[in-house]
Amino acid sequence: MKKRDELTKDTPEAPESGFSRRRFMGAAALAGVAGATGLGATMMTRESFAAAAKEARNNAHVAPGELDEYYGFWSGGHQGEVRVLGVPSMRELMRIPVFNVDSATGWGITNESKEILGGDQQYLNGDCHHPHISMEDGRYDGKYLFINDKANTRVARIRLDIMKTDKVTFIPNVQAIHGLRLQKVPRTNYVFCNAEFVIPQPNDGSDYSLENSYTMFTALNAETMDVAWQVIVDGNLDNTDADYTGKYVASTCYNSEKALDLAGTMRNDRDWVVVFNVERIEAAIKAGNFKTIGDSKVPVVDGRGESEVTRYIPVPKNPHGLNTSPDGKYFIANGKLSPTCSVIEIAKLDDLFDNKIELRDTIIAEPELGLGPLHTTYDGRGNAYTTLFIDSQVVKWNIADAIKHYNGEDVNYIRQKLDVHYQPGHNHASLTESRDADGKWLVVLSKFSKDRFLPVGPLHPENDQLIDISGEEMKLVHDGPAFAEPHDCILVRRDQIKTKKIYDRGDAFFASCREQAQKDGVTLEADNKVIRDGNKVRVYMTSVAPIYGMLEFKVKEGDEVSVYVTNLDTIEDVTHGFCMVNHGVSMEVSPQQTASVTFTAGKPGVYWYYCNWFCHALHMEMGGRMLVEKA
Ligand code: RUQ
Ligand code: CUA
Ligand code: CA
Repeated sequence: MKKRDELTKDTPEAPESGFSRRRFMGAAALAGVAGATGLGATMMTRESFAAAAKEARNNAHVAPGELDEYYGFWSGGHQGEVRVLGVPSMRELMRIPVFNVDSATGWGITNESKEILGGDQQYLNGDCHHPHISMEDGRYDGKYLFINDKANTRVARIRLDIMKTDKVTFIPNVQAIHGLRLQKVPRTNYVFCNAEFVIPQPNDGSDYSLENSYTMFTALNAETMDVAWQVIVDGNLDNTDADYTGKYVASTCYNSEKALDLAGTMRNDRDWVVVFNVERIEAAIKAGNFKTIGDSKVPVVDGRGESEVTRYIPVPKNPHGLNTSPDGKYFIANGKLSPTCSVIEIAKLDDLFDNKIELRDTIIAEPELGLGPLHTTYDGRGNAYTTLFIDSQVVKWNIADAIKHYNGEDVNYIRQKLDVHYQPGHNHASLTESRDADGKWLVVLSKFSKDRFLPVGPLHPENDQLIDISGEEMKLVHDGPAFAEPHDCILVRRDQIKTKKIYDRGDAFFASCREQAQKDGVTLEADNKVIRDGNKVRVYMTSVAPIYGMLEFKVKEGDEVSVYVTNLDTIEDVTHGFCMVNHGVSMEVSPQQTASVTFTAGKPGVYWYYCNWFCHALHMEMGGRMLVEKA
């Protein structure tokens, strides 16, 4: 078996891929990115384009009062949140704060949110890229959505029944979680997380050398959100996806060179896709073949070099996206600096791990698609749709034909190239990450909007475009400006998610409020009481539109004041708020929810509190006073 290193080194030609070096993208071509425009789009006459666009628009139109067919969950990038859109209308329905602080709901301000954010609440920012929904046998189960925080090495989970973040885990031993995907089969037991940057191990200032620097692949237990295990890898880790057997996960690596500079990361003709064998990793841990690092208890398996738990399949240089086809047959790695995608046949991986075939034998096609392939998505009818960042296009291509072409048959695998506006990163077809891929809609997340919208100063919105892919031809139907930065999104059929209209009084989201109330002998649903406990004061009050159960309470300057508000309204949509003037305190209290917030009472005097969520004709009148006395 040929060693991986022989296959990635700076060879004059990469014979098995059929591409010579000069066909790979160099730095010079990348420098021209901003000015690049699409060339190869399908030619249509003005009339036929107008007719096609009209028909597509009709399909996308969701009239007032009608409901969308899909939920779309959009990553909010370095804005740190998740956004919920209806598709095909592309109307924003909700924002779910995750790693950010949210003034309206009090995320990052309330005790409940601080508890979930844990010790990591020292960070007020996050950088979300990849939202993914939990699965049962390769189909969305509608329970959870998971998302990474590249900025502060965290992963969060959102409960989809209430659309609130309910767990945040800080990942030890690594830096910058980027690629994130879920185990699809038999169900989402693991959340797989790629840490992008290599760091010294241990990273305690005792050593800054590259020799002792590496990164790791992390698996979280999806239910507990504890770290289950980590695997040390060669190179770095970019994007990832899992298969439909539950056994394999694959990740792209663009920095096999472990370089610290741009030119260095492009030195090798090939980097690789590293494939993880989940069964073997679990067996290694069972057999005690692991170590721990520093004070972390996480079992760490060494997956470097000729390890039994990994295989490094060479692919053209600096690959980016990694996407499993919904028929479960292929991992497709997107070339980025190479105009190609590499199609890995998953059925060959057993033989690869048993050393019966060579690394490159798993590649069964490497179609040339255009400049800057970043991500690929699928319609469930055998076609793939790949974003071409530099060409500003989406290319539709047929996987079976690409395989035939790789085997020497004279077939054209390109079906269509469509201009998008501009420089697309991710794209996502409806239900594409599941067995139910239905090939109706394609969302393309364009990084640049340039001239598509009214100018708003030097900082531009991005442009999320909706494309109808239900027919033979892709048709662009909608431009949607979006604030920083929807890296990725996921579409789910609306019947696949069941949301609550009002909270259950027993909901775990505010279990800690109930625990404290029990200790204080307070019944949240009935009592309006002030409990003093040294310089700690707990104020329990109810709310029913449009009044709080307590119009006044007294505390002393410097007291640590906790206010617990229980919304007794049972009517859908009657959310109250609690805002304490001049104390930086604001929160949402939805029907049947209890929410709490803790603050330090300011200088002696009167401070009004008021309801800041419009709840009633007399909403303005819903308020009360905190009287602060001299300490
Ligand atoms: S990555 S634009 Cu952060 Cu998903 Cu590819
Ligand atoms: Cu209660 Cu506004
Ligand atoms: Ca590289």
